[in-house]
Amino acid sequence: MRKEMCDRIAIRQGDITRLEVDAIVNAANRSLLGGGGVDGAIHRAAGPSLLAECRTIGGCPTGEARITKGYNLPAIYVIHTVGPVYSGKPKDSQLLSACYRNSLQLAVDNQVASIAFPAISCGVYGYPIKDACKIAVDTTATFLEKKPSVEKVIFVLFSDRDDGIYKAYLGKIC
Ligand code: AR6
Repeated sequence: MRKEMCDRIAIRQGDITRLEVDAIVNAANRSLLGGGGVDGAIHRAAGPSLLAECRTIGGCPTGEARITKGYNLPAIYVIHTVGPVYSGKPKDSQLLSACYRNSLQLAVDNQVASIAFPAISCGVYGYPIKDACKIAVDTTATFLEKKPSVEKVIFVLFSDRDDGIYKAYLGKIC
């Protein structure tokens, strides 16, 4: 991968709700009405106004994305995307890639220069982290090549193990 692209991608271990970026991405479900995992953490940190705005959206199909304000979060926006429930079929990777692409496109449309992603689908939805990491990083790098307005993409991993997997993959391609 080109050095300029590598410099625009960062990997961090931690809690995505604490990040001071223009937008954080939520691994939501199709209702957009909250849940467990990172979705629950984002709603708790943003406060009830986030759920109120989500109610006006009317859900989101798998692979697509929707944007709301960040309310009490340090982030200005939350981009909600719905990852696939892992089934082992080729459609999984297409849908997961679409989550990253559609979230990044919403970032471009809303002048978001810095955006943080969790490991979409890698919790309750059961996507194997190594496969998901490759899709996340490759899809993002391809997108960034074409769109200079997104200056920084941060992948935020909750566990040390997942953080190590992402860092090893980025180290291999950069
Ligand atoms: N910051 C960063 N990453 C986190 C955080 C956090 N605060 N909390 C959890 N993770 P999951 P999914 C990681 O299950 O698999 C919800 O109920 C976690 O370790 O949150 O896409 C929704 O409503 C894992 O690696 O999302 C849906 O129903 C990653 O975030 C369903 O879960 C994603 O795990 C979506 O499942």
